[in-house]
Amino acid sequence: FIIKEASDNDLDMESLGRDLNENLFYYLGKSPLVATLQDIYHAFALTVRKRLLQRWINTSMAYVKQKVKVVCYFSAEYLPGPHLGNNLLNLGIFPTISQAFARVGANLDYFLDQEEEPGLGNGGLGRLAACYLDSLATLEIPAIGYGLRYEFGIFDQEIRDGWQAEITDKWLQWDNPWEIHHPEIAYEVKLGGCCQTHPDRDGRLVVHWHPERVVKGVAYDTPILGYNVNTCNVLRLWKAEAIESFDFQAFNKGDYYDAVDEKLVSENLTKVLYPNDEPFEGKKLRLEQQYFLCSCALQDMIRLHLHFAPNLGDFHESWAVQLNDTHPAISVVELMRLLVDERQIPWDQAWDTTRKVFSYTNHTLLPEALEKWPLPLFAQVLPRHLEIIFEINRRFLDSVRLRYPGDNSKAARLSLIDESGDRYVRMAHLACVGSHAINGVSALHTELLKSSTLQDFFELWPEKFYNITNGVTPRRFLALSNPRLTALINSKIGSDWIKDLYKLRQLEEFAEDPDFQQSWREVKLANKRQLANAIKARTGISVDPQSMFDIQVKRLHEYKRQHLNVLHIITLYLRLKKDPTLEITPRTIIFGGKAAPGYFMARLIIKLISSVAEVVNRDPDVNDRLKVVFFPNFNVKNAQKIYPAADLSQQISTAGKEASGTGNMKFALNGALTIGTLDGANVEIREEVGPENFFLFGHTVEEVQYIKAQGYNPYLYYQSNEHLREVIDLLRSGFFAHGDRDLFRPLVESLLYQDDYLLMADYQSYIERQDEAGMTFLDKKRWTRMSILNTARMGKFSSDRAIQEYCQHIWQVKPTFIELQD
Ligand code: 26M
Repeated sequence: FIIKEASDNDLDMESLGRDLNENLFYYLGKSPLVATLQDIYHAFALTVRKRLLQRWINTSMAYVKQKVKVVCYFSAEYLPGPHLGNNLLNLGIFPTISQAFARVGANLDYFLDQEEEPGLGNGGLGRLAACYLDSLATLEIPAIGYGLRYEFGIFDQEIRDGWQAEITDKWLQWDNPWEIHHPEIAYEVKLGGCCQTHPDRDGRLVVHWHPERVVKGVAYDTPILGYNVNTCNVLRLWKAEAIESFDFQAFNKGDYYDAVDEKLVSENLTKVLYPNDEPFEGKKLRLEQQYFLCSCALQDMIRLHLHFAPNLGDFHESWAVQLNDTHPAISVVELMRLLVDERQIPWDQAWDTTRKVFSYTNHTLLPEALEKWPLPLFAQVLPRHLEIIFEINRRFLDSVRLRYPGDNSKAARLSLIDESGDRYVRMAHLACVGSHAINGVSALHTELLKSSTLQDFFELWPEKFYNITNGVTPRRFLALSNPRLTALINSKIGSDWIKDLYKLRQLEEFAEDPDFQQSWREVKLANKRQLANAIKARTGISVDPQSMFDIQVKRLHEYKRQHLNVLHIITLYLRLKKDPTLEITPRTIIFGGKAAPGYFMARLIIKLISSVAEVVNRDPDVNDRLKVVFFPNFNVKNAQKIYPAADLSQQISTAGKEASGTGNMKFALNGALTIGTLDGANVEIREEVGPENFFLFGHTVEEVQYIKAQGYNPYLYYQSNEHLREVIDLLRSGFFAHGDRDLFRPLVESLLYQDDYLLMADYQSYIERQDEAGMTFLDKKRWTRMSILNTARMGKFSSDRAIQEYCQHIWQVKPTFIELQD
């Protein structure tokens, strides 16, 4: 039979137009006369998907023929953002399509806007996974992203009376044109029950796991095309379904309702994404989700492997698995089980393979965020895996005792089981022991991992530790989201930077060029106008595009200190109240971000922002020189409107708490200046752009440690700093709460008497640097120069650089060129 392959002319306007009409007619059953925006979006998406599928078939056939090593990214979360625009960009047809729409009087943006994004993640970690898939394809690296197809992704956020309300994310309700359902690619996953050991025919002991239930994982594939290449990889997401036999069993007993019930219980597994990131919460269903992902993915890899190889002896030469945090760490044990129990491979050989296959990325230092499962819960869900963990641990601790004779506390600290009180399985320890490489996500984070969180492992295996500073894709976060800046940059240095971000350095020579500066400012202003319109439409608030857009968008967390930003707003407000004629730099302070539904303080901070906004925005004394906006429902789609419009990027976490941050990179790439602490990747951003182009404030990690060791007393800062005292007193008085002194009491008390995140200690230096940023903004030439230099020096923060480092140091994989065949 004949496979229809991709060819150069599948991107003609003629062929695209023909397919679009056909899809509208034959897939959606609509004539162009009655088609809605949604219909046309859908027909167009199918048209584009066809081009991707052709490239993907070419790609997968080349991988098979050349027996390449494949990277498997294991992640419980992905935040890819809308696909259509990105695929048009990567196919190289965005401009022609946009013009074609314009010629018939239509605006492509309206159609792109129809797409509902897959919100299959919480924040940074899920978005990083998506950036890495983009870079893997662009760098022509054979790769599969494995994840979960949650029916309901991260909730949509609405703000009601200043509070966050959560709305179910029904992203699949209008059908998803980007995925291919593969009912034939399905695996059974066992859960619960008990294990029995008995001898086989040759007298060898074999373990039999009698599960309490079995669910089926079905594959849904989304093609991931690289930029300007023919490589098309895949994101394979698993959906849980009931296995057929359950239907039959119940049906035979005539128990129809039980059969349906069984179906519902099974499908529950991938029903919803847990919307909390940190701290860790040990929910049974979450553990089942994690295991389900790992088991499906590993069974899939083994099936693919045995399709082309006689046995699993060289498995590690064909596959590299990256664990995106510990969420998929149970796969270390699952691979051991599949090799030892199901394929009778000797333990030592299986263990050798396992360690060569896996590597582990840590994304957090917060001790309360580290995953640890209570032993009884673990035993209930994964009885066989617990036995295997005990055996891994027994062997591991034997080697530890040989290395550190007599040091029992060392062994207790390294153990996979926390036995200091109630017993827990420590997933980070499992990931370290089961991997050949462990990496942090910024230079500072990696150093802190080595000296604190994973110190004992670093002493044991220093050679396993790497730093790979995060990166972001310049395709989505500049070329796609900021077309004006892209056009301006291209007019000076061409477009090679899209694939080699270090090329942006060529912009340095125009940093002081008055015409270029003028154009640079015009681009920013146009982007700010666009955001101002969106703000007006979504919140009703009018903001002045000439004012400084000072933005903090990220998940709400006390360590990220959105409330420190609020203390600054109240400081400015008090200054204006005292002297309404005061000359200040007009500012629009914009917030965005979701709070975990059960995180009381984070929700209260949203209410605080809204309440301060309400007072400030309508106070005639302020006279529009200060505006505060909470932009609802921060997600990838909204992010693409927000980063290009920023003047100032707020990256103000307590030093030592933010592993890397990636929003910091997206802002700077779009020419925003940063006000930030020496935390996460801020440190490296400042190094790259130059300290003179970065507004630094706050205590360092060492100072934070020292202050805490001395017995930190936040109240002393309240007593000794008059301005801070006025801010706190105003907040306490109920001024922002219609006189209610109780509403923000938990926040105020936490600041005065607890202040784990040192807001009080960092307040003064934050205010001083904000003042400096405000003054600098008035010097248009200086600010523009700094802005250009920020963009020009962001080369390091491309996810392409990060992926190249993973390829070279951790995965040992090389590109595979994919030809386009006629
Ligand atoms: C865990 C258990 C149960 C339910 C949810 C979770 C969970 C989900 C997401 C825990 C953590 C999650 O994400 C953490 C995260 O996003 N970390 C961020 O990772 C980024 C990419 O490396 C870094 O840039 C950020 O600094 C880091 O906070």
